[in-house]
Amino acid sequence: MTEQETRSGSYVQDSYERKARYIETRITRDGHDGYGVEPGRYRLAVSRACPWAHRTILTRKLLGLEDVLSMAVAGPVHDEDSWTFDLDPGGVDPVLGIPKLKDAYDKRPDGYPESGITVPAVVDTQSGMVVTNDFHQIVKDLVTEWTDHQRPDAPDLWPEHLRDEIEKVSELVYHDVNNGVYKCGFAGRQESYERAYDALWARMDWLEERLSTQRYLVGDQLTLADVRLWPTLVRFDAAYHGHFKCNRQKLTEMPVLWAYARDLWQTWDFGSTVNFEHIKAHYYATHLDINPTGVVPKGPDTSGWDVPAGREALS
Ligand SMILES: N[C@@H](CCC(=O)N[C@@H](CS)C(=O)NCC(=O)O)C(=O)O
Repeated sequence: MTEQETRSGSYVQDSYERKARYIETRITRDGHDGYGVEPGRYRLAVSRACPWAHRTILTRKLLGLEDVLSMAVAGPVHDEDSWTFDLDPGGVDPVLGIPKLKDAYDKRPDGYPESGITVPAVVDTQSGMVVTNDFHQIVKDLVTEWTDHQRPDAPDLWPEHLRDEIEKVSELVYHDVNNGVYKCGFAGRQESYERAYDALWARMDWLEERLSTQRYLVGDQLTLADVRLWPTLVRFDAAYHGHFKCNRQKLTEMPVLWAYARDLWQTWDFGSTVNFEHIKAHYYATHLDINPTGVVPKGPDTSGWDVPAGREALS
């Protein structure tokens, strides 16, 4: 296996294809995969730079699961061995006692998928082993399996009557926007880049239109569809506009999407989960294949996130 093949797909290819393969073991109320829901037993390993991890951070926070599911935060920049706990004293995660997330992946007796060491990953503190890194399923299980430990007024992020629509919208957003920005950024040919760019902006226009008459992406409440979209929007101007060449407009130049993104930042306190320095450092200093100098931009000015969004009337 070459070094490139061990990475999760974040490298230049003619036409970028994400290695979306996961460890699919689930943590459930009945523990049918061998892992029951248990306060204090698991540790969610994340990077504040990573949009896929961000979705689990937001879900955990919205549901009030911080005290039952602890979090290990990796530093934003790493080498081919992937995420390290270099922000922690001594460079070791204080609960797992390991310097690299790779150590928890390597504990798996049957190995792990070729997509490699990725965040988010849920680690069993008893065995020190990664249980799952399937972010699609992790957020759904936090909603449906961890109900006994959620805060009493937790929003229902995956309501039964909206699930079909949430899936449909999330799928479109995944291909064209969440992963679409990566397809632009890592395209190794002009045509592939332009195809991804056109699909991205067609979907951004669709979202702008859709959100002009409704406050949230699906129904009239915050759902996993919003949790799916938002981490990409918050990274847009800081990383994707420049680093990934998604530069038709900035998020701040899309009036509806910009107001929507600020609304969630403020109303649901999504802002407290964001670290722009980690985001910029990770993208610009880790993807040296598309930014060989590793120089990290000083901008953009992010003060606008705190300006009132004024979307309450749409709810
Ligand atoms: N692998 C998942 C998403 C998780 C993912 O790609 N995470 C990235 C960070 S944003 C990662 O951990 N990459 C490995 C690395 O940077 O070494 C997928 O393809 O859908």
